[in-house]
Amino acid sequence: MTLTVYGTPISVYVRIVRLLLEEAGADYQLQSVDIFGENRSPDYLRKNPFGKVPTIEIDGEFLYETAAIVGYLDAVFASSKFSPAEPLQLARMRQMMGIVDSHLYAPAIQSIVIQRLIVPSQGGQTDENKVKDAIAPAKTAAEAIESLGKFNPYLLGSNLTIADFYVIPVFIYLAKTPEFAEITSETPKLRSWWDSVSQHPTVQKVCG
Ligand SMILES: N[C@@H](CCC(=O)N[C@@H](CS)C(=O)NCC(=O)O)C(=O)O
Repeated sequence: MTLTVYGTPISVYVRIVRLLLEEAGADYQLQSVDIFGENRSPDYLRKNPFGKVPTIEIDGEFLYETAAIVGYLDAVFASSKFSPAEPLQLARMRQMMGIVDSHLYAPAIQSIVIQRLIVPSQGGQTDENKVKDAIAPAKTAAEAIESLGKFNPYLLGSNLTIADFYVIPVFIYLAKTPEFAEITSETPKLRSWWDSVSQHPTVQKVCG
C-alpha cells in the first residue's frame, strides 16, 4: 500500500492527518503542495477541485476532506484505535471535529493567527478589529470543547482520539498569540490538556 499526503507541513489540516499517521506508525510520503498558488494549479485541482490541502492518494485513489481522510486512515492503519468504540463518545469526537471545522478554525486561524502572526511577518499591519471580533467566537468554541471533554488526560478520556488531533494544530498557532490567554481564560481543563499534549514528541515532530 503506497500512501501520499499532498499539502504543506504548515497547514493545520495537513497536521491533523500527519498526527494520526505518526501516532499510528504508518509509512507515508508528504508531497509538497503550497497554499500560495500550487493548490490552485490545474494538476492539484484534478485531485481536489476545492484547492484545499490535504488530499491523500492511496494506491491510485484520491481522498480529500480531512474528516473523511482521518476516519479512513484510522481504520486502515490503526484498527480504529483513535475513535472511541462507545457510540456517545464517538459522537462527541465528531462533535468536537465539527466545532473545530465550523466554529474554531475561522476565528482562530483565519482571523487571529493570520492577523497577529502572518500579516506582520510579511510587513503588513494587523487589523485589530478583525482580531477583536474573532475572540468571542473562538472563546465560545473553546468553552464548548471544555464542557464536552473528559480530560483524563486526553479530550475524550484515557486514549488519544481524532478529537485531540483536530484541536492540537489550531492551538499550536493560537497559543503563540496574546489572545490565547483570553480565549482559554474560562477553560482550565483545556489549558492543562494543552500544557501536557503540546510536549508530546509526535506533536513536536509534526507541529514543531
Ligand atoms: N474542509 C477542508 C478544509 C481544509 C483547509 O481549509 N485547508 C487549508 C489549509 S489549513 C487550505 O487548503 N487553504 C488554502 C486555500 O483555502 O486556498 C478539510 O477538512 O480538509
